[in-house]
Amino acid sequence: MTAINDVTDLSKDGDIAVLTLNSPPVNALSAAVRDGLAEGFRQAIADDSVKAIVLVCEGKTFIAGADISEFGKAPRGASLFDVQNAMENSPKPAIAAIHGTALGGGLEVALSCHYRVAVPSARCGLPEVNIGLLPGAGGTQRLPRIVGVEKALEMVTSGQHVPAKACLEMGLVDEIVPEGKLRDGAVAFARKVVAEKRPLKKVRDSNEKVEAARGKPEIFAKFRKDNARKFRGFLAPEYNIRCIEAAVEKPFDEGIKVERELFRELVTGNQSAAQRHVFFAERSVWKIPGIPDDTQTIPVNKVGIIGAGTMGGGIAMNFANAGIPVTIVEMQQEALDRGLSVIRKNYENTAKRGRLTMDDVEKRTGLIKGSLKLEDLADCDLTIEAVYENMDVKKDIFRKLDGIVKQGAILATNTSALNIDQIASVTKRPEAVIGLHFFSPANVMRLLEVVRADKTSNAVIATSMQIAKKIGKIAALVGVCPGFVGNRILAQRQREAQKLMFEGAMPWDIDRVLYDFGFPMGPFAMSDLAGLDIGWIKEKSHGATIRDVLCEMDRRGQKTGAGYYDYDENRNAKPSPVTEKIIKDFVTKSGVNPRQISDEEILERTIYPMINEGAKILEEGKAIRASDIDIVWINGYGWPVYRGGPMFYGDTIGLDKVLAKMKLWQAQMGDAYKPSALLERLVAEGKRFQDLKQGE
Ligand code: T1G
Repeated sequence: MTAINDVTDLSKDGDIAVLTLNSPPVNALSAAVRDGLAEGFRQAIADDSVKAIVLVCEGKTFIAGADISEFGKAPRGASLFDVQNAMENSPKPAIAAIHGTALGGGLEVALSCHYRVAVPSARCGLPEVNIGLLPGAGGTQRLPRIVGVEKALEMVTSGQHVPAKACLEMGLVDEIVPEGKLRDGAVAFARKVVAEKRPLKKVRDSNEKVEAARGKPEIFAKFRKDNARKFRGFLAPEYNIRCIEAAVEKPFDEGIKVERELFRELVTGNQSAAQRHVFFAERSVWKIPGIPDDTQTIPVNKVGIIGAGTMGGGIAMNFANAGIPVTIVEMQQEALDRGLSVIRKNYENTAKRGRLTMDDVEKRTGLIKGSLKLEDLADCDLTIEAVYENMDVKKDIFRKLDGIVKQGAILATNTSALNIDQIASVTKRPEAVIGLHFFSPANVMRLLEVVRADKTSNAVIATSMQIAKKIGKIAALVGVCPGFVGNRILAQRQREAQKLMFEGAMPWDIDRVLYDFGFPMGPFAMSDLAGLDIGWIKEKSHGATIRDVLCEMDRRGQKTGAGYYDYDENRNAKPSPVTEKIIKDFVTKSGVNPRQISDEEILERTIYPMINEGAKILEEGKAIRASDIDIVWINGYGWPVYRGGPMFYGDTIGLDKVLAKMKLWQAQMGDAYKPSALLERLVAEGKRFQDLKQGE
C-alpha cells in the first residue's frame, strides 16, 4: 500500500488498484482529498499491472460532498473538474464503491466513474439546493442522462437521498454488493468488468434520455407550476431547473458552461451564504459549553404529561412517535376523553394522507394512556406540565409532582413565558426542573426551546437536549426571561406592527411586506388564523383596542369569516373596508395624523428591533450564540432560511445600518428603541454577530 497523502492511499488487490479515502467525518472533497484523488488516479493509470481502479472510502460514508467550510475561501489544491476528467478519461475502468451517503460532489465524482456499486444501506443524492446551490461538478448534466429529466428535476430540487435499491432501478448504480463487504464486492465487480471487456461507460455520452425531453417545454412548465409555492423566494431551485433544461437543449460541454455560470452566481450570493450558515448553525446548536457530549444522562423510558389540551396532546404524540410510552393526566374525564380522541383523529388523518398505516396508528395510540390521577406519574422518568398559563396553577402542580414522582426524574414545564425559577422554587428538587417549550402544533413544529433555570443540573439539560433529538426536534438551550428567546423577539415585531397601523399603515400592507420578505404569512393574517379572541374576555371588552372592537363585532378571525381581513367561503383573505374604517376612526381619535408609510420603513421597523432584541438576549446570556437565535426563528416562526435568521440577516445588511435606525427611532419614539450595548460595541469594532465567540 502506498500513502498518496494524509487522507488517501493506493493499494492493489491483484491487478485491481484500490484508491482509499479516509478524511473524517464525511470524506468531504477538501483540497487534500482532491489532491489525493488526482495523484492516486495518475499513479494507478501509469501502473501497467493495473487493469481497473476502485475508489472506496473509510469511515461512515462515501464522499458526502464538497467541503462546505471551504466555500468563500481562496481555492487550493487540484480542481474537482480535473479530478473528474482524469476519472472519466481513464483508459482503465474506474469503479466507485458507495456506502453511507454519496452526496453532492461525492455523487458527481461517482458519476464521473464508468461504474458504480453500492451496499444496500447506501443512499445517493444531490442536496446542494439545501445550501442554496446546485450540483456544480456536472451533476445537473450527468444525472438526467441516467435517471431521466423528471426524476432529475425531483432529485436536484428536493435534495432527497435515494436508497441504493432505487438507485439500481434508475441506473444510478450498476450493482448492489453485500452489506459490509463493499471493498471485496467492488473488486470482484471490477474483475468482472475487465474479464467481460465491458466498455468504459461515460455518462456524458449517454444522450437518449435528455434527447427524449427535447422540444417538450411543458415538462419544465408543469414542474415549475407544481412547485411554485414551495420554491417561493428561493433562487437555487429555479437555477437547478435551468441547468436541467440546458442538459436537454444543449450539448454536454455547453450545458456544463451554463451549470458553472449559475453555480458561480449562487455560491457568491446572499442566499447560499445564509443557507450554509444555517447548515452549520443546525449542528452547533446542540453544543453546550460546560456540558460535554459524554455528560451522564437520565434514561427516559416513560413520560408523563399533565394536561390533555392542544399542547399536551401534541407533546404526547412526539413521544409516542418515538416509541416512548406516555401517561397523560387530566382533571376531568370529559377533558381527558376529548384529548385522547383528538390525538387519535390526528393520527387517523395522517394515515388518510398515506403517511402512516393504521397499524402505526394503533401502535402509537396504544402507547398513550389516559389517567385522572397525578399518582400514575410516579414512575415517569420525565413529566411535562402543559396546563394553561397561570403561575399559581403551575406551582400547585409542581408541589404535587414533587411529592409523587420518583427521585431522579425530570420535572419539565411547557410554559411559553412564565418564570421557571419561580416554578422550581416550590419543589425540593430545583435541579430537576427545566422548561421544554414546544411550539404549536407541538407534534408538527420542529423547534423546542429548552429553558435552563438557575438551578437546573447539567444531567437534566443534557438529557433534555438528547430527548429532543430523539423525538426529532431541533432544540435551542435558552435562559429564563420574559418570552425566552423566540417570543421575546416576536413581541418586538408585534409591537411595531400595531404601532405602524396607528401611524397610517394598513394590516394588509404590513402583512404583504413581511410575506414578500419570506415569512409564510404576516402578523395580522397569523392573528386571524389563530383567532383574535385568544385571551379576549367578552364581559370586560369595551372597545379599548382595535382587536376588542373586532371581537365585539364577532370578527374573531378566519373561524368567523372575518377578522382583520374578510374571508370568502374558501377562507381566501381580502382587505376589509370595515377594518379599514375601524382603524381610521382609532387613528383619528388618537389625534395622530396618518401618513403614507413605505414598504422599506415597514420592513425596517418590524425587523430591526428584532435584531436589536437578539443582541440584548446575547448580552444577557439568554442564548449561547447568535446562530442559536437564528435557529429559533427559522424553525419556530418561519423566518426564511435563505435569509439565515434575524442575526445573520443583521450581519448581511450591516449592523451599522441597524444601529443608525435604532438610534433615530430612539430619538423620535423613546427608549423602546434603545440600541443594545452589544450592537453598539460590534459596530464600533467593525464586527458582526458571526465574529462573536460563543458565550462572548
Ligand atoms: N462539508 C463540510 N463539513 C461537513 C459536510 C460537508 N459537505 N457534511 C457534513 N459535515 C460535517 C458537519 O458539519 C459535522 O461537523 C460533521 O460533518 C457530521 O455531520 C461541488 C458544491 C453527510 C448526511 O450538502 O447532509 O458538494 O459538527 O452531524 O447526521 O456540486 O452531514 O461534527 O463539527 O450532519 O451523520 C453537498 C451535507 C455539499 C451534504 C451526515 N453535500 N452533509 O449526517 O452527520 S456542496 C451536502 C449532510 C457540493 C458540489 C457541491 C450530513 C450527512 P461537526 P452531521 P450526520
